[in-house]
Amino acid sequence: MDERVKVHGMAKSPYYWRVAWTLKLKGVPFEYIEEDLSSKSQVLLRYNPVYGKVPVLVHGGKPICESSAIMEYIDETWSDHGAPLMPGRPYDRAMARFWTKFADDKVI
Ligand SMILES: N[C@@H](CCC(=O)N[C@@H](CS)C(=O)NCC(=O)O)C(=O)O
Repeated sequence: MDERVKVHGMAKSPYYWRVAWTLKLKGVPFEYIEEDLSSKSQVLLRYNPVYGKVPVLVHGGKPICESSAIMEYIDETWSDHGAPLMPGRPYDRAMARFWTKFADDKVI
């Protein structure tokens, strides 16, 4: 399996930075691919055919979309890289997801 991590993003996207900061926090090296959202690449549309949005993280050749899902994937995949991002208890994880969605809907 190709273990390299690639992120399709856009420098001004707060959703991209969410993912980039998570990878940096975990010490996971990645290749950054800047997307021109006014002329989306075929690769981006293939990786995210539902929304055609960034960020998309590619790991082992498989794409993952949606910044909050990507953050949880990173947290679980590199669980031995420092402190976990998500809390251990189900109730606390539910609360973390609630506030993440609040930030998506109301803040960003
Ligand atoms: N809910 C998505 C939002 C991603 C998003 O809105 N990305 C914007 C850039 S900030 C985008 O790709 N826009 C292109 C489009 O709407 O066609 C996430 O959390 O990843």
